[in-house]
Amino acid sequence: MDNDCLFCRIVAGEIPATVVHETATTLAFRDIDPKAPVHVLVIPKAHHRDVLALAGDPAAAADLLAASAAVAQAEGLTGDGFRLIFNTGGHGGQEVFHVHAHVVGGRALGPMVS
Ligand code: IU
Repeated sequence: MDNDCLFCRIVAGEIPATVVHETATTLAFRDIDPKAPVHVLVIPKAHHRDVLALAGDPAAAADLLAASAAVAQAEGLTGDGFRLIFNTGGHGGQEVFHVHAHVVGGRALGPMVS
């Protein structure tokens, strides 16, 4: 755990979040500023800075992907579709440096890049 990391502190229960899914290695909670009717963040409980770091831990990456799929299923997104996003680094718009997948859906999302 990184005590300076917001998402590590959510995993530790020090900061509240609306948790929608949890496994031994992952946690999923609603984004505090949702961009669509469904906007859930899925994180590994272990701290990895970004998806590049996560790629060095294939088991954790697989767990995160499976959890993201489970969230999409549970949120009713698999019929109409949804978006799975890893913002990465400055140009990618990453603001929180604990890797997280955005599961976004519930409306037509339009062009991918803005
Ligand atoms: P990004 O990919 O790092 O840009 O996304 C960070 C997300 O974390 C962003 O959508 C925020 O609304 C969200 N978030 C949150 O859910 N809870 C918080 O306490 C904070 C940010 I700070």
